[in-house]
Order: sequence, then C-alpha cells, then structure tokens
Amino acid sequence: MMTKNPTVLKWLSEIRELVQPDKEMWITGEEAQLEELRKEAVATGEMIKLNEEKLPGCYLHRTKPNDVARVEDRTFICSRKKENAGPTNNWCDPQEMYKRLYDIARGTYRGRTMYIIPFSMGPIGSPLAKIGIEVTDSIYVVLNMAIMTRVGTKVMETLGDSNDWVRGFHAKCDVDPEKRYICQFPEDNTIISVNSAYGGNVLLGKKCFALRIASYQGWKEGWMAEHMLILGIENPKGEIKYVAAAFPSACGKTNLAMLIPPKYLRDKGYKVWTVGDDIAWMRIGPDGRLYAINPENGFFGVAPGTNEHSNFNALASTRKNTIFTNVALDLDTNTVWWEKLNENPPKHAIDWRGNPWDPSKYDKNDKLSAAAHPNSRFTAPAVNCPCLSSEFNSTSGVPISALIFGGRRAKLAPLVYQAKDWAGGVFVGASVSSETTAAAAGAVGVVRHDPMAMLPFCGYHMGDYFTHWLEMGEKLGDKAPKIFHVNWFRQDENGNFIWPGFGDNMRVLNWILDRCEGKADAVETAIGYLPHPEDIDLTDLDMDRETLASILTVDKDAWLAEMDGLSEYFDKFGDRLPPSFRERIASIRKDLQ
Ligand code: SAT
Ligand code: MN
Repeated sequence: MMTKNPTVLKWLSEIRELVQPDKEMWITGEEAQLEELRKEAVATGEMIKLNEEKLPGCYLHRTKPNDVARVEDRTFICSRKKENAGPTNNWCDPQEMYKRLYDIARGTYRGRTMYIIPFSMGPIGSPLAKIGIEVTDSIYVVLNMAIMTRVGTKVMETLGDSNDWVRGFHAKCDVDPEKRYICQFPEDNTIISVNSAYGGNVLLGKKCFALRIASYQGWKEGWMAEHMLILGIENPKGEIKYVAAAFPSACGKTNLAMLIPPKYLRDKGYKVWTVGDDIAWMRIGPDGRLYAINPENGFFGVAPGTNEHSNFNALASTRKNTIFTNVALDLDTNTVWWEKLNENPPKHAIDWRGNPWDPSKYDKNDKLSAAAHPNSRFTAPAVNCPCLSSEFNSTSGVPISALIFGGRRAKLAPLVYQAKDWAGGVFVGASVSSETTAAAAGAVGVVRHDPMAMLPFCGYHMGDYFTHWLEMGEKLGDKAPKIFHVNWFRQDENGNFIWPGFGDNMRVLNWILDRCEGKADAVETAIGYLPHPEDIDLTDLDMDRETLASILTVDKDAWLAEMDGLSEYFDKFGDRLPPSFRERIASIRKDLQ
C-alpha cells in the first residue's frame, strides 16, 4: 500500500470489489519493477523484445485489428445534464453509464493483476500539474504510462490526503468493439475505459484526462487545456520565444514541434526547442502573460512517414527505450519498419496484423497492403529527444508569444494569416476545418469542422468553451499572445503539395514571430493580416514568388461559401454561441464583397 489517502483507498476498494483481481501491484516508478513487467510481457507474447544493439530497451506490441485508433462514436461525456456535454459530444446519463460500464467490467480482472498507476500530468509538484491514478489490467498500459507520464511513489507523496486527483479505470475485458466505451465524467473527475487496448483509448492521462477532463477543469478554474504542441525558437542573439500550435490528430504536430530549421537559418544560429508535441496546459502567470507546460513526459507519435528527413529528432527519440505499436517487424534484424521509414522495405517481415508481409505485393495506393498500420505509433521518452527544451521540466512553464491554429486543407486557407485581435483569433480557432486522418476510426480525407482541433477532446459544451477562450483574452488584455492560422497542406491541380512543409515551416514561424514583435508588415484582408509574398524568406528554396503568392490570397467566392458553411455549423451551438461570432461572420462577408 502506497497511501493512506482516504479518497484513494475508498475508490480502490470499490474498483477491487468490482473487478475481482487475483493480484494487485502499485507502480512505484522504479526501474527494477518496470523491467520485471517487461519480462513478463515478453514471456506472454504481449510484447516482442527488439534488437538490443540496434534498438536498446525497445519493444513491439500489436493491438487487435479491430482496436487501432480512437473511437469517437463510442466516446462519451457523462455530465449530469445533457446540455452541458453540448452538441459535439456523445452524452449519457452518468448513473446509467456507470451501471452499464460496471456491468461490463464486473469480474473481468479474475486471473489478472490490478495495476495501480499514480501519475502526474506535468512536472511533479508544479502548480500547473495535476495528479491521476489509473487502474488497469494491462502491462502494455503500465509501460506506456511510465513513458508518457511521471509515475510512482513521489506522485502519491505529493498528493498526500488531497481529493484533487482524477480517477482513471481501464479494463481491457475481451477487447470487444461492440462493448467498447471511453467515458469521461467531468463532474466526478472520473474516466472509465473498457474493451480497448489502443493508446488514445487507454493511456488515460492523455486525451481522456489531459484534454477532456482538464478542459472542463480549466473552464471551472480559469486556465486552458489545449490540443497544442509547444516549441521554443531561439534566434541568433540567443533569445527564445515560445509558440503553441493546435492541429487535428496526425496533421504534423510532432513534426512541427521538432523541426530542424533550413540550413541558411541554422548557419545564422537559429534553433528550435521542443517543449511538447500534443498537449498544452496554460495559465496566466504572475506577470500577466500566458504560460504553458506540456503535461506529458513522452511522445505518442505516428510512425509512418517519420524518417531522417521528415523528422530527424522524432526518429532519434525512438532509438531506445521505446514501445512501438502496430508497426512491422523486420525478421532479419529484429528491428521495426514502417512506410516511408526508408526506401528499403524488409525482405522478411511480419506486418502489423502479425502476418508474413510480402514487399513485392506492397502497393502505395492500397493502405491495406501496408506493413505498418497508418495509425501505428511510437511511445518514446521525451528525454530521448535531441532538441528537448531545457525548460521541459520547468514548474512555471514557458511564456507564449503566439498561438497558431491549423488544419489540413487542400484548398482555401492561405499558408498563413494573423487574426486581427484575440477575439478574432478565437473565431479563427473556432472555424478550423480539416481533412480527417487515420488517427480516428472512420473515413479518411473528409473535411470536417474541428474547432481549435478540440472536437473529439472538449469535455463540455463547445459554446461555453468558446466563451471561456474569449474571457481568457479579456483577462490577458494587451499581454495576450497573438493568434495565427496556418495551412501547410495546399495542393495544386495534380494533388501535389505546394508548400514544402517540414523544416521549411520555420520560414513561416519567423514571419509569425516578427509580427509579434512588430517587425513585419502585412496586408489587411477580410479574414486577417497576410504576409506580403516578399516577407516570407525563400532563400535556398526551389519556389518562385508567384507560387508563394498563389497560397497567400483570399479567394472571395470560396471564402463567402466558407462563411455560409460556418454560419450553418455554428447553428449547432444555439444560444451558447458567443454572439460576437455572428457579428464577425457578417463583417467578414461585408469586407469580402
Ligand atoms: O490516439 S491518440 O489520441 O493517443 C493520438 C491522437 O489521436 O492525437
Ligand atoms: Mn493529438
């Protein structure tokens, strides 16, 4: 027993009685204990130990083919009142859902061990951090949580007798998709996840706590939990400015967070430092500015497409002490492979389903023939990252100069534009749309509205969430970060990306920072401030000004149509939509005419 905290003991005894475990184990965070668990997982086949020389401390795990992504249609916000979950969330009455979930989970730990994982989201003891306890019957979950969060005895010591902690209960049951539920009970600080063993559904510190529960807590307590990466940009004078950026899942947040500047900028002395790649918790600091921490301690990144060129730092982060999920196993070397890791697919490999994979049958256009699942992942410790910020463990967080929203849009949205003010930026965030990706079950490539990239992650009524954003801006006043929108994904008529992306996105970040410091000019348009094409540095880039100019325009008719779609979308939020949004649509329409 690791605690005398009465609220913890009471909850644990309730769960214990329900699931009937054979054994019980508190996760202390000690390496020896984790190593025992790795050995056990290898012995049972739950994990495969990889080549100790090439990939020291690394393991491969395969989930069931029916359990490879988040399941948004089975994710619920169980607030007491339906209207508080809002129109973008599935809702169920909490008492009814508790009963349903308890019935599903009853007795399912028989013959299994109940692992109790105390974890801290954020540096232990930071005023911006929060504590949770996850109970699970999966060693895979324990080992992933031990990478993604700070776990162990120190967390319980820090919690003491407090009741300010999040209850996370996971039971893999039979991994039955028909009985799979991912449920958040925001008013009870509780998460219950059953019948899944895939990352986003079961690493309860991540989307379930750090976004769905925390967004609700932030609303009640006056702070913000956002689906944002955090990065620091160091200029040649050694000054570091931080930005946070929101993109839907699998739109390149990890790539942007770890980007390597183009050579001409590196030569001048520019550097990028990673604070976080997925989630930001932000509070107003003592000086009135907005400060951010990354509540996580590792990266749960998409593997396919990650390579030395696209994301050197992410790949480097995965070369030791990493758990790979649903990638391919190269039998000749006992290492891992995924699409676009390199040009040499393994000759003898096992695909993500566990079947022999024939590279000669691999067809780029047929996702099902891929060796690695399109949403296959690496779970890598943040300390592995060569460009990890020295502020990563800072308890006070980093001051944010700019907030950036982005989506994956083949057409319409320009490469970059700046909102006219905070309220305009909130409107820009609320109007984010993006093509869907493999990170969630369902069709890929369909444009859907995804306000602030939080559509699957907001734990309360999204209209109230917009209002909370507006109120944060009022509190921040002239210390508020500037807000921008970017789109790296514009395509030409042949479906080729126009902007090179990756490290070259630094050119856009530099314009953004120059704007924050009043150093760059801009063109005022109906939707916001756009750069003059000559204000984006194209040094060493194989791109002409006209091509750049073509993605720095505001197409009047397309934007009028966008406003129509947005206006209709906003109807959803009824009388909880901030009235200023309607006024803004009207004024943008007028300015476009
Ligand atoms: O699947 S996760 O939610 O863990 C990752 C993501 O979708 O961003
Ligand atoms: Mn994410």
